[in-house]
Amino acid sequence: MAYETLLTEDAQGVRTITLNRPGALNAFNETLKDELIDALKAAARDTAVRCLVITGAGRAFCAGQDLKDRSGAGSGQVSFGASLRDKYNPMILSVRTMEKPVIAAVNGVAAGAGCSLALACDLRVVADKASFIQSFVKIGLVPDSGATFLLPRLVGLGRALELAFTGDPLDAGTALDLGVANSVVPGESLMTATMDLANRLARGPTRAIGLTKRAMNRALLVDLESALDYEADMQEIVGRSPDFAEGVSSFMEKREPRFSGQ
Ligand code: T3D
Repeated sequence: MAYETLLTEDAQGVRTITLNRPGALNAFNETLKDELIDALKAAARDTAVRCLVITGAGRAFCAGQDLKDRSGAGSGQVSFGASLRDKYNPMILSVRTMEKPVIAAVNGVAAGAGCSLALACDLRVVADKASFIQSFVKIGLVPDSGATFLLPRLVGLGRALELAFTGDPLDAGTALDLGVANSVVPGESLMTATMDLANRLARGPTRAIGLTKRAMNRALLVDLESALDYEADMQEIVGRSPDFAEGVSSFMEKREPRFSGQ
């Protein structure tokens, strides 16, 4: 199927999905969310696909929700609970429940729900200039799309809270030290290094790898679904707040936000 905002390519049992809105740092508009959900379902179904790679076109992996689609923010016009339940949560669950390995080739910044998407992948091969940002706090939101669940499990509660409270970028080297990155490579070698790993995994015993993922999910992620649901409740609350409206306005106007605490 031809997509408007995604590129897909198959080679030797590896499907590569490239988020393709480079002008907006691959931010999620409605089309990209819908197409990614569709592409993930297709990859999960297709037995010829034995490893999935997700990456971004241009200089970013993904900048999260397209904030240009959130003008009028804080007015309650958009239900963030519904947005998460209808789009982001199925996307994250699809990556986590797909019984084949999913690798994020993190080519650049992964922010907001884009960071969550990278965290939901099984493994992360990361370009040396890439970074992970829990940018939600910068616009007055709470981490979503699985971040409250996945990040503390990857880095521990203290570091997860620090990243979520500050919205400071986690650089590739520190991500490697914390176990967020499985490997860090020079940007120009990212796809070669990713494909070496993906080809190896695609030649592996897919059923055993899939069930390994299922067993580890069961051991560690047994309550991911409720966590996603709870995040949607929290986002519904702050999505109607003046501070979120201010956060989005300040982003659009390229200035620092002046949060009132409301
Ligand atoms: O809404 C719901 O349904 C609830 C769910 C929410 C999930 C979320 O993901 S909330 C979090 C949303 N994402 C963000 O808050 C991140 C916003 N972006 C940034 O903070 C920065 O752009 C980055 C740190 C990612 C990169 O910074 P930098 O300096 O490298 O690039 P830049 O100059 O800020 O951005 C380059 C262009 O991409 C720019 O466009 P322009 O001025 O050249 O026309 C910028 O507006 C655009 N862009 C970047 N991020 C987004 C975006 N456009 C729309 N939405 C974005 N998220």
